[in-house]
Amino acid sequence: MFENLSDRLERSFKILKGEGKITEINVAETLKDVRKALLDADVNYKVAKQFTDTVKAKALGMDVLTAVKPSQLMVKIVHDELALLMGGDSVDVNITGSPAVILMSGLQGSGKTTFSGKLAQLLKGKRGKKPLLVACDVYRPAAIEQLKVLGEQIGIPVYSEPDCKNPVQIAQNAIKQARQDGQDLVIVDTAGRLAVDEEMMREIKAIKDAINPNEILFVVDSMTGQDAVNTAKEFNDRLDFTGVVLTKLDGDTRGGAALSIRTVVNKPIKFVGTGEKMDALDVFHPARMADRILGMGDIVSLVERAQEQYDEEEAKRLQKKIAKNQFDFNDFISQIQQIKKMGNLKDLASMIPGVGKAIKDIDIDDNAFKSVEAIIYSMTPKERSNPELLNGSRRQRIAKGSGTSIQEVNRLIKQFDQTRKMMKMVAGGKMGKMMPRMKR
Ligand SMILES: Nc1nc2c(ncn2[C@@H]2O[C@H](COP(=O)(O)OP(=O)(O)OP(=O)(O)O)[C@@H](O)[C@H]2O)c(=O)[nH]1
Ligand SMILES: [Mg+2]
Repeated sequence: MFENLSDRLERSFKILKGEGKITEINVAETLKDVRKALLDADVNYKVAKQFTDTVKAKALGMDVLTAVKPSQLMVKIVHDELALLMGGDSVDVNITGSPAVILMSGLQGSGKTTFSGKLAQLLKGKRGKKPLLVACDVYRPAAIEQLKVLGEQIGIPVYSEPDCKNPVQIAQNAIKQARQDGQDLVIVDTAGRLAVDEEMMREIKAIKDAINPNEILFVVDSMTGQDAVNTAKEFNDRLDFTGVVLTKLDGDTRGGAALSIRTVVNKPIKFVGTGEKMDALDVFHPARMADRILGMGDIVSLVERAQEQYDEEEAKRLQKKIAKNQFDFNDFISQIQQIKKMGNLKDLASMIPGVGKAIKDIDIDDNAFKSVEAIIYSMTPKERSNPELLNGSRRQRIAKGSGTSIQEVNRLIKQFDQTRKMMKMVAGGKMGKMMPRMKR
């Protein structure tokens, strides 16, 4: 995410590396570079200019006696301004009302339907809501089916009227139905068009006027850069939406939409989509995004995701086993499952400070664990719980069964043994004191 921009900004700050203090000249030179980096990231030129002007004023106005180095000072100022540019504080989604109603808007393929599913799942899980998804796309025959499949997958009911061609009526009926069934959140998915057109605008405006939603979210593909910003402007002029959802941030290396949209439409970004799976959704936090852009990672989001998936009972059980040195391949595989539940691996790794850049050219996909899993599943249950049994001939058999090589099997078992030793040490408290504390 945003790798290109991160690289460019880092290079800009290098200009100040050897400098003893902030001067009019070195600041101007650095900011010229920062501005170019922003423009190359497809940030709106007005926004980029305003940004560097503000940073310049702040940098030159800083106390020259300050103990920090100019380059560090500049990173700090740019960081804070980036966060401000993206809205400063995060803004919560409005789900008051019974039922609360959320209306989706956006162009074709922007990710409305996918996001509707993700949001329903998130608000059900985290906020205890009882959502109803509503299929108001009456044009694309497969649209209703798509939402139904999603709904089934995440266990959330879907309202549709396959024979009705009037989305306003469908939305109204859905809200009635939700009231009857005690559902307190209605998420209305609508049809997209290839480009902004009058008919679509009229239709979505009519839905808005009829159901008076708590939130109208504009969903936009962040990879479309400046186009995203222009479309946002047109939708906002007509709909006066309440928030922006940036999707496909996982494929966005430049970040132009994320950085410009807030300033241009003056509406908060509320969520970002980071993948096709239902859990690839993050609440948008400007400061954390600034951390990421500047290659500082996003430890807070990482920890939050880990906590969401964290199974306390399981952890306690493991701790006991580790203390008794009984950690086995069954535990190993269940740990892998836990990590996989947290989402896309590369995305996760990029939240660790300093790691994102280091791995940007490395391909880590969700198949990373495939051969490890294959090897473990080729063991007999007895072998899994008693790794000591794994002698040469058993290893041969496992390699064959898993379609890997004896070397791979040996490597995994060796790693497993080392992990086990490490864990024993940690459980024994030897390393407890050495673990860094995470703070923010
Ligand atoms: N990589 C990635 N893909 C996404 C994300 N969100 C949606 N997609 C994909 O984008 C494509 C279009 O998504 P939809 O949710 O169908 O888009 P839509 O806005 O409902 O499209 P229409 O109904 O045709 O207007 C699908 O293939 C999704 O899987 C995301 O955050 N990251
Ligand atoms: Mg759709």
